[in-house]
Amino acid sequence: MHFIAATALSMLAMQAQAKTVKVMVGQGGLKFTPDNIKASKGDTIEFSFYTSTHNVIQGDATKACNPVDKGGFFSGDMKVTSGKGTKTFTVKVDSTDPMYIYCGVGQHCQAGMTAVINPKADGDVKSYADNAAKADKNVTPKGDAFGGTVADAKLEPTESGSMVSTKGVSSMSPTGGAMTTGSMSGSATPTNSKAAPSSTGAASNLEGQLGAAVAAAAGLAAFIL
Ligand SMILES: [Cu+2]
Repeated sequence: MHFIAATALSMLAMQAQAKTVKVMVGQGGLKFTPDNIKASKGDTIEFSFYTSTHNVIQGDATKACNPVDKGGFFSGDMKVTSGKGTKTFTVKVDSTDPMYIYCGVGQHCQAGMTAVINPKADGDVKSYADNAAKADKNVTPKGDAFGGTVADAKLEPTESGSMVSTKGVSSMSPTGGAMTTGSMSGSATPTNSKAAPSSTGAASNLEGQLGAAVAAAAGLAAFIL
């Protein structure tokens, strides 16, 4: 029992801090906004796409506009005819090592569509862009998206749920829609903060919140085990 409780608590501690970092791709020009992206281990980076066709590719640190040799991620091409696209691409951050990203469409990489996640120094963002400007090729992986999740932007739970509610409970799962609601349904946790504002939002009693959170975490643990 103690082991399960401790596991649930440590999972809770990890999840409670996780956040969604939003990055705009191609909003107002050939660029990522921001291009110096700070994310912690466990965070999710959510890319939104704007007019034109763009993609996001994890690039080789020393070969700008070329994908990493192994692993990495690729959003696939996102064609948007007007404004903000209806699809997002999300990537889970499981390390704080720098990740170099670019858009592989046309000459977008050379033109400034580069960014760095967790650069060792802020100057690395510009260095990578400078190298990209000189790259002789812009290389896009073949095939479909990999290394992340393409989703309908309107179904993102972060839009209506976890951003608004209490940190302890709702932010437990910034990304995983179906699994989250399933595993947490036994507790008093609201799946929609607007529909049930009182159960967590109004609770000023810390023990009550913690209890609910632990129950939710235990449910999650049970679900996984
Ligand atoms: Cu692009």
